[in-house]
Amino acid sequence: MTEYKYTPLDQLGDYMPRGDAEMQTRANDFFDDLKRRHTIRDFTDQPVPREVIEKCIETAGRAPSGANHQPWFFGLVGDRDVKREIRLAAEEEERAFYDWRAGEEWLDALDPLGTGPEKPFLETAPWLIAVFAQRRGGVEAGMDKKNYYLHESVGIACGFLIAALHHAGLATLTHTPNPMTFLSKKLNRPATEKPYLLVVTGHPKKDAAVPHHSMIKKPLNDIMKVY
Ligand code: IYR
Repeated sequence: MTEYKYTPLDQLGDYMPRGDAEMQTRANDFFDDLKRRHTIRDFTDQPVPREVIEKCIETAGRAPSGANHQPWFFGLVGDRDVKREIRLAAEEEERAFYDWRAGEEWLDALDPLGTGPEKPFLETAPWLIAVFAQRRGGVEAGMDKKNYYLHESVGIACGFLIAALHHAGLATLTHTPNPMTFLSKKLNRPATEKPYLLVVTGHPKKDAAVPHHSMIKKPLNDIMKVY
């Protein structure tokens, strides 16, 4: 029989009770902070201390996950040569994507963003974070059990990561080269891991710009309904 072990939340001291007014202020403040996050595609090569990124990845690792298996792996790439290899491999895939793979409807959807197959940011930005979803694992490293709700879990972790990087003062780009299988090869990841997302982070160039298309945000009434 499993012995269920719990620690009272009170004893952990992790839950901070707050009054309604304070909750509202904090909710507003967090909104105001996150609404200043924009996906940008022009980065400077200004170095960012590795420790800052590591702390943000540690934050991502606090996301909830299926059976608490934490089915994620973050390949943190700062090495010039590896960044260059990733750029070249990504651009090769992207050329095929923009030339024929995407199809008309997809290209139309991307048109207002002005994106194309050139990805200089993969070399310029100080850090690339290659996120992988592990199909097998467990609550501790080295385990080999089936993982559950991978996409949900890793998606939530990426949300934590992006919010943490923004909160730290960094710009981010969620980049999804299509397909991303080359990342597994370049970073030597096992076949049980699926490349999930490439998060590019660093400081934005002075003349970095945000497409108007990306600033259209659905008002609350269009994204929720009270039942
Ligand atoms: N992976 C391509 C295309 C792309 C697709 C979507 I959906 C975007 O929101 C943005 C880009 C690229 O990175 O250019």
